[in-house]
Amino acid sequence: MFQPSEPKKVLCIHDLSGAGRCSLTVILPVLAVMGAQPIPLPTMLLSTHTGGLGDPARQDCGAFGRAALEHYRSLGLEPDCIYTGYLGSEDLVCLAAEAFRLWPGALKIVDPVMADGGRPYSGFGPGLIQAVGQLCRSADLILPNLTEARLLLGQDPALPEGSVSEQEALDLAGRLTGLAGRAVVTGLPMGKFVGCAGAGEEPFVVRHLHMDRSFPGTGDLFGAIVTGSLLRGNVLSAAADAAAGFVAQAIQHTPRDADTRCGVWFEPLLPRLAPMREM
Ligand code: PXL
Repeated sequence: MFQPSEPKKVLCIHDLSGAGRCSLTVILPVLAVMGAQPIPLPTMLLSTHTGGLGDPARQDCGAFGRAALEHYRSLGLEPDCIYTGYLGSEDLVCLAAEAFRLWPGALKIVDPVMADGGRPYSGFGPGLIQAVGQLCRSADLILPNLTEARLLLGQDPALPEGSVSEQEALDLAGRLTGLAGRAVVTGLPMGKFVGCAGAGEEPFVVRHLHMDRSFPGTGDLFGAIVTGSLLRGNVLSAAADAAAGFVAQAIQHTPRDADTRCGVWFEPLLPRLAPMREM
């Protein structure tokens, strides 16, 4: 008889933005359909993301987060993985570091959400950027985009995003493993393609046709699929390939006239991420 194994528990330390399809609203359904059990720890409640939908209503959840960590510790809950994303203050970076300290055996994945398109997100000054960099040093895997990778390596994030060769992509990912064990850099412009490069085990580059539209939340979609795929036992290159492929499909399935600020229409495609197995 097929004996189901207990779904892997993923403590997801990200913001909860109501509208706009990013962070937990993307991550929770993706991890669940991939067969993991997401345990959301919202760092902040926002009415929308901060990427062009006006001035969102927000509520910091730092105090809640500390109480929740203490509760989970007292219950003896053991996450298999801790996956962090948008941490909008130094205090929230400390919250994520505290979770790493409480569960040293968990797979620690940090998406250093802080910048894109050559510029830091609103509210991300030098102190917070440095704190996120410190958190990356205690991660097993980091998932920066090109702008974040440059910030982490102390480079000017506003350098032109000219086309990156395969060797440059691999070098960039390789340099990031000076910070964390493994790294995947996303959103690399590679001629007609957009690529991601990984290092820390077998180095790899994954390429997909460049889409001429960009959306908020695609980094979260990518990170959640990489996390779900690794927890299913895949190697990092396969996880990144699956994630990049799904993001490309989600962009293709989003109508041309859709408001890009509202993210990609990934929901109808979720069944494609489900494991192929009889229940
Ligand atoms: O997807 C990245 C992200 C996550 N959370 C918030 C954001 C953004 C990007 O703009 O604003 C609140």
